Amino acid sequence: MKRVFSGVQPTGNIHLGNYLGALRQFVELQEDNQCIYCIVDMHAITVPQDPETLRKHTLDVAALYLAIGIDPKKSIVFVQSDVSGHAELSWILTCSSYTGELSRMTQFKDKSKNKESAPAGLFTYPILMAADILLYDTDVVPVGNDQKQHIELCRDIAGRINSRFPDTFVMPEGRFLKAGARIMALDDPTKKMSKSAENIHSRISLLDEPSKIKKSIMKATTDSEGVIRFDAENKPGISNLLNIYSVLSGITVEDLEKRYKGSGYGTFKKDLVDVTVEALAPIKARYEEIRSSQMLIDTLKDGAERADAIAQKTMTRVKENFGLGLK
Ligand code: AQP
Repeated sequence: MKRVFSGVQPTGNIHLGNYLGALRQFVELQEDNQCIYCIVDMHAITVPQDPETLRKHTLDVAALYLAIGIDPKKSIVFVQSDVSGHAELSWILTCSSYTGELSRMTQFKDKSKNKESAPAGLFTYPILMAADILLYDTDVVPVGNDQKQHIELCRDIAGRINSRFPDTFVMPEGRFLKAGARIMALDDPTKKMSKSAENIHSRISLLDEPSKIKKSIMKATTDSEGVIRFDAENKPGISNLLNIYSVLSGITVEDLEKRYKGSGYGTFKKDLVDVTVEALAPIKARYEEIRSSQMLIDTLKDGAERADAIAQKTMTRVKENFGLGLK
């Protein structure tokens, strides 16, 4: 069995990008692998968070994990800050990382753009992500393709440490989906869909009401050509909507192009609203039930204990190799 690890930041409600790019894989992978899924609240504080809202979002994301089909009997589900090994290993990895490689990370460049100064945590974010992955001897990391660069950095750091201290870390591989690996913002299809973007109509959250889904899709930016055709470079808006439609419905983009030949964007968008509302309705119903249950808290407590037991074994090995602490 391979070990799978991934996480989501509790920075707002999970949107279609998170779901289609990453979380969809979480469910299918738990059938044949040992999966560990985390709510990465320590990543969330790389930008200022209101404490009460952060705690609420942490439970919201955990409930959504279970609502989309992650089964706590098969997978470990827990909150990152409940396992101290993440912070501990992160420091050790920081000492084997370079400012040059961190400053090449596009996510850091995007998030610090136009700011006079950025929190150091935003700069070292990919190191904490590497610690999350390496702490569990992870083989496979299912993520959206915006995380490719961070996975590469994680592999570089692990390789560097392994060449000094052999077999310290398992070398992880990213797992990226072909369709849906990068869902773009509805209002600006040149940017990725994001939880923290200001315009709520730039994204569809898994818990959005049908009326909000309708408004966001009908407002989505397209082009003036009026032809439903996939061309990500020249027609990013309609291509993004085709992509979303295809993944949610299981109909290929080619078949959708044929089906909507001669139709206008309005007809296509109305159908996409129906497909989206239908796909999200069962998730929303399960979420409401789980979010208010004691089972959610019990699952996270149990998950943290199980995760911590694995993390402690790794930390013992790492500290021994680095000569840290008493023998
Ligand atoms: N637009 C996207 N398309 C496909 N996959 C995506 N992911 C994020 N956005 C898209 C994938 O979702 C997983 C969880 O992401 P995250 O919450 O850890 O952080 P993020 O990538 O920074 O996501 P957001 O929504 O943009 O959050 P904020 O706005 O808080 O920064 C990851 O696997 C990611 O690849």
